[in-house]
Amino acid sequence: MRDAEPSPRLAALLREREPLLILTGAGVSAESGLRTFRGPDGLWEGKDPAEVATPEAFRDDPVEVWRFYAARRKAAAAAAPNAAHLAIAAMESARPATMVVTQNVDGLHERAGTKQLVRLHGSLWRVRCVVEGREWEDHREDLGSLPPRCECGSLLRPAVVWFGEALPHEAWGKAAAAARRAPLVLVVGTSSLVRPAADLQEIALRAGAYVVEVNPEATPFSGLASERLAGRAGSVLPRLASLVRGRAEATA
Ligand code: BJW
Repeated sequence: MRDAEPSPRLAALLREREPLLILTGAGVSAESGLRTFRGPDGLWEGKDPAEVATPEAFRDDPVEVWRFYAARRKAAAAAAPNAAHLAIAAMESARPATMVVTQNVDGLHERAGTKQLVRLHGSLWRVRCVVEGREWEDHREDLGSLPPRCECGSLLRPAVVWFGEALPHEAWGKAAAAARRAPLVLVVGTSSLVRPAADLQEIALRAGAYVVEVNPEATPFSGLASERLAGRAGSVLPRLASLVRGRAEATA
């Protein structure tokens, strides 16, 4: 597939307008070898997401749910940030007011060097005690016998957001505020099916932003986007970063 070229209007906005807001989903990590959620090759392989990513599934079979997350941790640990993650970090370096809001839990934006990161759906690398509610970082490669337990004896769960659960309050507040004020928003590698994350691009549009979708496939948001770049994040984002850097170099 030949990736779409950014329009002259987008090139000008990338040079001139800030803060830039970048919303990312699983597609941004696809070129790192991590499977996206939906579709024939997706992580859920045609299964009802409610069988995997819900508090009810965890209550009914914590071992099975932990097997799924242990495999995801292993895959994410073995993966490296790709050209899209690196381009996003480069845009932030060139324009420090940039904010990245991700639905991903894999840690690849952090490893690429992104600093202003809001995680809407938690992290694979954090666990929470289901009784005490305490949450902490846990990067163990081997979780021991599943399910892992807190020192208080209760079950630990992955600190991610499952269907029917509220998003972290502070993360949502920051993301929604950024969507209301950013003049330019890039929506990269998300099917735009999951709410409230998918509401952010619509909040931005209503506030007058120019909202660009980067995705090889059409989504329910495609018809609303101000511009659509039909291509893979790993080739489109470096091109956009070079336009941002062009401006940073010109003003240095
Ligand atoms: C590429 C590419 C390449 C491939 N380059 N692109 C309104 C209407 C209807 C329903 C709801 C509603 N509001 C809320 C709901 C319910 C529900 C929901 O949205 N359901 C819909 C599915 C119908 N939402 C919730 O339940 C949310 N909570 C909530 O609303 O709480 C309310 C509440 C308030 C107060 C108190 C209590 C409750 C929570 C949603 C949590 C989602 N969690 C998951 C799992 C996280 C943990 C984990 O990772 O396991 O988040 S589900 C899963 O989907 C994961 C993802 O972050 C999320 C989004 O997926 P994403 O990133 O878009 O991936 P894909 O696979 O769908 O798409 C990949 C895209 O990449 C594709 O388009 C490809 O084409 C593209 N691509 N290669 C660029 N190289």
